[in-house]
Amino acid sequence: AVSDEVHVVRHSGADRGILTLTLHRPKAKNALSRDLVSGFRKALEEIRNDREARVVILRSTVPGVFCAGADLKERATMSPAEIEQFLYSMKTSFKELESLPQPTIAALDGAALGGGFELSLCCDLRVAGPRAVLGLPETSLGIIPGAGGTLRLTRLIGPSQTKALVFTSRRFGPYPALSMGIVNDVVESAECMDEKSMDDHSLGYERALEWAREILPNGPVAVRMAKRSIDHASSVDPATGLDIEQLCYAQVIPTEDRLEGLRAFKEKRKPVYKGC
Ligand code: CO8
Repeated sequence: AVSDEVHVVRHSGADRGILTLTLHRPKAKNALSRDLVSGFRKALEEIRNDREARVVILRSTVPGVFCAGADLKERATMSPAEIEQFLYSMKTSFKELESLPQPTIAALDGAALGGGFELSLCCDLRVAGPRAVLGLPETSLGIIPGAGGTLRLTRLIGPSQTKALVFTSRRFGPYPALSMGIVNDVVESAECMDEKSMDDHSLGYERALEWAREILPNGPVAVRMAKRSIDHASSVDPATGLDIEQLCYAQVIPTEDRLEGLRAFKEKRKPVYKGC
């Protein structure tokens, strides 16, 4: 446990290399308080420096909610200077999540609203369970999305769709999110009814684990470099983007894993990558 509210779970056995970062602040629906953000940043630092970590899942263990966004109650007690300092820390934590070298997957099994939705936009992939409810309600609160939402959502789904969601403050479920391209995958409630171990509150997480297991066997350095290259793709001009791709490509050339990939292909077996 990094703190009472933030845990890092390192999976073992066949799932070794998968890390689950868990938010657990039930009394305020994972609202982003100073303590929660501080624990979250510690966890991210731990994960960034973990050479064994290949795929990271961000989830909530509070039923019905991923994250309710900024802690509106705590904020009411803070001075303007404290708010400014806290918002800086929160936005920095979002950038730290976004810039993790490993691929990240947000498991959305409940409400992801305001800052909570913006938090999920800092992950590479999003998987929604049947109870996911997304939205940017900021304009209904007299503010605007200020933790990257106007930029990251626009990059993901374009300005027109983003404006529709922000101007209306509308809440929406997993299927509209899928059709807009906000989530990569949706789990239906009935799909796993026969599996006793699963409930509606963790179906998104179970599916996120499946995604992680699909990424896990691939070359860890290759996956990291692909992430780095793709992350630059939408923010630089095409010529620079292609140069960055070449630089990232150059990083995989000297790896032992590249040779292992070639050997495994020749020997018609699955490669075993070491991450170097
Ligand atoms: N902050 C503080 N406490 C909260 C928050 C929150 N965001 N959300 C819920 N809680 C508290 C409730 O007040 C309640 O406390 P209490 O039991 O003491 O009354 C407890 O959590 C349980 O809440 P509910 O009874 O409402 O639980 P439900 O399961 O019925 O509903 C929801 C859960 C859907 C999450 C609902 O609580 C809700 O809609 N919450 C508000 C969500 C919201 O509007 N979030 C947007 C906040 S604005 C924002 O995030 C902007 C960030 C911008 C960053 C700017 C950087 C510059």
